[in-house]
Amino acid sequence: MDISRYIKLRLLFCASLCSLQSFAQNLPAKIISLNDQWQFSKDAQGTIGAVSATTLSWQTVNLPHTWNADDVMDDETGYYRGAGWYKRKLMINPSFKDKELFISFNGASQETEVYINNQLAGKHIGGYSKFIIPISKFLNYQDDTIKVKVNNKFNEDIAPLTADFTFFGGIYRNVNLVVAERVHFTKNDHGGPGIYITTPAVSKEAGQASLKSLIDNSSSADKKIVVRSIITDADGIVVARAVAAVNVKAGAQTVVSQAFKPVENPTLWSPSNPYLYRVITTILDAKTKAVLDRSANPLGFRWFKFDADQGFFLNGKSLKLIGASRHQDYENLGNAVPDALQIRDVELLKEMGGNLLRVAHYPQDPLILEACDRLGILASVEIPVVNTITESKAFTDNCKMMQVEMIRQHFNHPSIVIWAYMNEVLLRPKFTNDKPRQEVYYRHIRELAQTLDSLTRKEDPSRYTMIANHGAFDLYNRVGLTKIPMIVGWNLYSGWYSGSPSDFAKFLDKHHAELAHQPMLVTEYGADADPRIRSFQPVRFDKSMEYALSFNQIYLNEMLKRPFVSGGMAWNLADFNSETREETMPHINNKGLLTIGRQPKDTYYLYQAYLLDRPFLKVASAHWKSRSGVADAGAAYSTQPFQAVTNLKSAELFLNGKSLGTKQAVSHSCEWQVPFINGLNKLRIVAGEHSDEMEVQFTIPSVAFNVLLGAKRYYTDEHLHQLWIPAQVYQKGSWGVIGGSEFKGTNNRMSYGSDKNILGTADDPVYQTQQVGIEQFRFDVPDGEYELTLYFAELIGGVTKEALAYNLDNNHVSEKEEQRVFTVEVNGRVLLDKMNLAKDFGYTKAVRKKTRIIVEDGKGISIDFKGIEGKPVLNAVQLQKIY
Ligand code: GCB
Repeated sequence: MDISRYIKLRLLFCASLCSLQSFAQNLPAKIISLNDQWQFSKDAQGTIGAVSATTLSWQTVNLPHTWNADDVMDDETGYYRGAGWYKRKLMINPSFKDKELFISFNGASQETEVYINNQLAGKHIGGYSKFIIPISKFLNYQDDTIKVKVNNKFNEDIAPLTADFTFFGGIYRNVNLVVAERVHFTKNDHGGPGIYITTPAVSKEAGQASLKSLIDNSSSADKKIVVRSIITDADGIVVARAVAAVNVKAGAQTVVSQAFKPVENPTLWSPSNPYLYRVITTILDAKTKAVLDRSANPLGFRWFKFDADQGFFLNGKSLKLIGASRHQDYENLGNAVPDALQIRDVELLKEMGGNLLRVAHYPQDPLILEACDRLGILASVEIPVVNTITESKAFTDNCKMMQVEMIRQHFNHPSIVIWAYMNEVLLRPKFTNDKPRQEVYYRHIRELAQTLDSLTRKEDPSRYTMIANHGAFDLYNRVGLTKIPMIVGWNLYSGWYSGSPSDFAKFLDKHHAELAHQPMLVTEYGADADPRIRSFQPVRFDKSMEYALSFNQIYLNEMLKRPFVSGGMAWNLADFNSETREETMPHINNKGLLTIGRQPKDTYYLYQAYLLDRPFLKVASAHWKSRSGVADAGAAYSTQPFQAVTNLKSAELFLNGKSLGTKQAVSHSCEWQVPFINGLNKLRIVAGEHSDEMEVQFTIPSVAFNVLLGAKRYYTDEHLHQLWIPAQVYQKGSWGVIGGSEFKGTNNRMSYGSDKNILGTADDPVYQTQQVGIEQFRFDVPDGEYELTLYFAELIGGVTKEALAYNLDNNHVSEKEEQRVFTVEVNGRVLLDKMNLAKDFGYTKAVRKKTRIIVEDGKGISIDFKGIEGKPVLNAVQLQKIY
C-alpha cells in the first residue's frame, strides 16, 4: 500500500475512534457514529430513488470524506463541482421503535438531500453548519438504508460565491445516529443543542447564569416532567441548582427558563486560566423519575468589552488580542480532517502564545470551539459571505439561516466574543461599468449587512458583531459598512499586495482618526512564505521566509504600540488550499505560520518570541537544515545570515564551539553573519541559562551545481533533496552567467520572475525565474565526466487567466507574446537545435534537457546560446560530476 494511502486510512481509523469519544456529553440520548462503511459514487445521474447500485461504480469510504482531496492539486484548472452520492445500511435496532431517531450531520458541502429507504427525509443548504434530520417515520427497522446526495456545484443563492479557498465537496464531517426518548431537548433548532446558557451578570464576587431549554414531546400524550439543572465546577462539585416542574404538551415544544442563584466568587474564565464550569440539565419523568434526556454544556464566567480607544478588556483588564485565522483543510486530506488534527490546530495556536482565533471564513467543526473553551482562546466566528453577494431574496434568506445556525449551534461556548457575517464584500464590486447600477448593488449589500447585524444582536445580545473589510477605507465608509457592526475588522496587506509595510501604521491611525468611536481589529495581515524558499535580499512576492518574517515584525510592532487596536489575527494559522492560486506552490496559499502539514515556519517561532510569557530562545530557521552557497572571495567558507528569535534581551551564537558574538534582540530577533564551512556546522545560541542548537549541513558547490537563473532566492527541493542557489556573474576560475538580464513577469508586485503555474512539475520555483538574452553559461570545472541538465519554461504567453482577486489594484500588465527560437551548444557541439519552447513544448511547460559531457584539457564547460528569433533564455542549470 502506498504510504500516503496508509496514512489516510490510519487517520480515518483514528477519526472514528475520536468521534466515539466525544459522545458522552449528551447521554442518555444515544449517539452512534455512522462514519464508517459508506459507498460513494459520483457517476450517478438522476434522482436518488432511481440510483441503482448496478449502474454505478461505488467505492467504499469512511467519513469524513471529500471527493476533491486530489483534483485540487493537479495541473488542470478547476476541480469537480457537482453531485456525489453516499449510501449505507443503517442497521437500526428494532428496540428503537418507540424512540425518536435522527441523523445528525456535522457538515456536508454544500447542498444535501437525505433519503431513508428511498424517501426524501430532509434537505440542507450550506456547507459549514450542522443539520439534524428526523428519520423515525421512514424506518422499517429491518433493512433500512440511507442515501445522501451532496452537491458542491456553484449556486448563486448560496454563499460563498467566490473566495480564496477551495469549496471541497462531500460529507466531510462526522455523522451520527441520535436515538432520543419521545420527550427530549429539541433536535429541531437549526442544529443547536436546544439549551442556551447566558451569564446576565458576572463580577469577581458573583457569577449569574441562566438557561433556556427547548423541550419537544413527540408522543401523543402530555407529560409531566422535571427539568433539573446543576452547575458543577471543574472538579465536578455542584455549585448551583435549579429545578422546574413542567407539563409538556403532546406534539409540541415547551420552553423552560431557569435562573441559578449566583455562584459566589466564581473562578473567572480567561486565556491564562480557562476555568470551565459545566451546566448539566436533565429531563426526568415526573412520575417514574426515569431520565428522559440529559445534556451537558460548558459555562465560563467572564465579561468583556471592546473599546474604540483602549482596545479589548476581559474581566475588567486590558488584553491585547493576538492570534490567527484558521481554514479547515489539511495537506492531502482536503477538508476531510480527522478530529485529532483539528484539535491540534487550536493547541498549536495556544503553544504559539496566541489568545485569539478567527474561525474563517465559515463556521467549522464543533471541536474547534470546544478546544478554544478548554485552552483559553477567544474566538470570532463568521458565515461565508465573501467578496460578493447575489441580490436575491434566496441569497439573503440563506445568509440569515446560516447566521442563525451559527449562533444557535455555537452559542454556549464561553470562548466566543464575536459573531461576524461578511468578509471583503466590496472586493469584487459588480457593475463597474454602470455606476448608477453599482450604487443599487451597494445599497443591497448595506441592507444585507443591516439585516444580518440586527438579526445577530437579537439572537445574541451578549456578543459583538463584526464585518471584515479589505483596505479600501473610503469605499467601505461611503457604502456604510463601517457603521453597521459593533467592531470594524480590517484585512490589511500593505507591503504585500500593494504599497509598503510602513503604510500599515498609517492605515491604523486613519481608522482611529476618522472612525473614532468604532472599536477595531486587524482581522487579517500576512505575507506568503513558501517554506522551500529563502532569500538574503528579500522583496515582496518573492515568497521567501525572510520577507514574511520582517513583514510580521513590522505589523506586530505597530499593533502592539497602539492601545486602540484591539488585536490582530495573522492570516493564516496554516497554509491552505486555494485551487485557483498559482505562484510558487500552485493551489496553496502560503501565508500560514505553519505549513499545510502543520510544520512550524520561522514566523511561527517569531510569534512565540513575541507572545510567550516564559523565556523563549529559538533558531528561526530551525527547519532549514541543509544550506548551500558560494564561497566568499578567496575563502573556504560561505558567509550567510543566521537568525534567532527570542523574548530575551540578547543572545550569543557559537559556531562549532567558537563564539560569533552577542547580539541585542531587535523586534525579537538577533542576526549574525555566519561563515559556514563545507559539511557540518554546529550552531548553538545561548542567553543565560537558555539555549537552542541546530546542525546545518552546508554545501559549497565545486563539482555539483543547482543554479537558478534570474533569481535572488534559494530553493530547497524537498523530494530530491537538492539545494538550488541563485546564479552569479561568471568570473574566470569560477562559474556563472554571461549576458542577458533577469526575467520580470507581468505581475507588477514581483521584482523578478513569474507567478505562473509551471505545468508538469512540483518544483515551480526552479522554472519561474529566467535569464533572458543569455549568451553563455560557464563552469570552470576540472576534467572529468559530467551530467548537465538545462531547465527551460516559456514564461510569456499561454492562456490568460483571471488575475488573483485579493486586495486588488490592477496588478497585471498585459503580455506581449514573443517568438523565441534559439540553439544551444555545449563545448562547441549543438545540443538543442532551433528550439522553440512555446511551439515545441507549450507555454509554461517544464522542459528539462539532459546530456553527458567529457571535459578535457582543462577547458571546463561552455554552454552557448545563439538566438535565431527573439532572445534565448535559460531558467536553471544543473551540473553533476560523475567521474
Ligand atoms: C484576503 C481574504 C482571504 C485571502 C487573503 C489572501 O483578504 O480575506 O480570504 O486568503 O486575503 O491571502 O489574499
